[in-house]
Amino acid sequence: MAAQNLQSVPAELTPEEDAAGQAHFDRIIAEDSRIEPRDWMPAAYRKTLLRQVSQHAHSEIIGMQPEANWISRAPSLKRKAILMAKVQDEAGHGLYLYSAAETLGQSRDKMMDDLIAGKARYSSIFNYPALTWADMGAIGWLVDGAAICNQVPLCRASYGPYGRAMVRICKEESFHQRQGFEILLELSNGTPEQKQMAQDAVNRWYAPALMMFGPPDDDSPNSKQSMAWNIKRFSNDELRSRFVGMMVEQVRVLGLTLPDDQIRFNEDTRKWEHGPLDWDEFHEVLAGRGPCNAQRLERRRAAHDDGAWVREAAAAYADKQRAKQSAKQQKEYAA
Ligand code: FAQ
Repeated sequence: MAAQNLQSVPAELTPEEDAAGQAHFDRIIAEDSRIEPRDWMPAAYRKTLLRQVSQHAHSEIIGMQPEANWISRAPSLKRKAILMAKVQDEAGHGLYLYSAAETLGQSRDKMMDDLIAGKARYSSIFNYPALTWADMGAIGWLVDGAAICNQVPLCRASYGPYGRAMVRICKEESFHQRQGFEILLELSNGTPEQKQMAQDAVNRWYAPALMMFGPPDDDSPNSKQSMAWNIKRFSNDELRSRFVGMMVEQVRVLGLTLPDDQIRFNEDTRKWEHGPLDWDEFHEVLAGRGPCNAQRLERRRAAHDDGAWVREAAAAYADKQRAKQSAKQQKEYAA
C-alpha cells in the first residue's frame, strides 16, 4: 500500500545529465537553499538522508513505549489525558518522518521490516526503562529537551521534506518538554519522598540524554559530510554542550541537581563542558545489548502483528477505490 506513494528514484541518466544535476545540486547547497524530492541528488546524499530520517522515524515510534507504559498508572485523569496526547504526538511525528523518508525512494513497509528485523537503528535513549512516575517528568524535560536542541537546527536541513516535517515536530516537542518540567517541578515541591523520586529520575536519565546527541565528534563518521551538505548544522559535541548549558539554568528552577560535578562554562572556548560519559555503555546499547532493547523490539513486533488486519483492510479499501476510479474513467472515455 505504502509503495504506491513512493516517489520513484530517477532512472539511469547520461553522464551529461548527471554532471548538470551535480552542478545544480552544488549550487543549491552553496546558496543554502532546498533540495526537493524530484531534484537530482548524489546517491550518497540520498542514502545518508534515508538513514537519518528513517532512524529518526523509528525513534519516535519506539519512543512511544516507555511513556505508553505509564498511561494507565498516571496519578490523575488530567495527567493521563496529557500523557496520552503526548504519546499520540510521537506517533504523528513518526508518520511525518516516514512520509519524508518515502520521498527518498524507500517504502514504509521496507523501513518497518528493517526495524522489526532488528536491522535498523533507533535512538539509544529508548532502551532505558521508565521505573517511576517521575520518569515521565525526566523524559519530557531531558529527553524531549535534548530532542529539541538537536532538532531545531534540523528545521533548516537542506532536504525540503525533512526540514518542513521538523518545524511542526519541534513545536510539539516544546509542549512535551514543558509538561515534563512541570511534572518534575510539582514533585520537587511535594513531599521529601516525591522530591527524592524526581531527583532519582533526573540522575538516571541525565547521561543517556547526553548520549542522544551521538558519539564525540572525533568518533562520528557521518558528521563532517552531513554538515557539508547542510543536513546537520552543528556537530554532536556542539549540540551536547549547548544542551548542558540550558539544563544547568533550568535545574536550578526545579530545585534539583544534575548528577555531574564537572559541569563548567569554559570562558576560553565559550562552551559548556561536562564530565565523562560512558561510551562503552552507548556502544553496548547500539549493539542491541541495552537494558530494554529486546523488550522494545518484541513489543514493536507484537504491535505490527496486531495491526495486520488494519493494513489489510486499508489495502482492500484502496483497491476498491482504484477499481471504482478506473471504471469511472473508462465510462467517461467511452462516452
Ligand atoms: N542512538 O556519525 P554519527 C526523540 C549512530 S527523537 C542510536 O554521529 P549522525 C523524540 C548513528 O546513527 C530522537 N544510534 O551519526 C521523542 C550512526 O550509525 P550508522 C531521535 C546513534 O547520523 C522524545 C553512528 O551512531 N532523534 O527523542 C545515536 O551524523 C520522547 C555514528 O554516529 C533523531 O534521530 C543514538 N543516540 O548523527 C520521542 C534526530 N547517535 O547509521 C519519544 C535526527 C549516533 O552510521 C519520546 N538524527 N548513532 O550505522 C540526528 O540528528 C543524527 O542522526 C544523530 C547522529 C545526531 C542522532
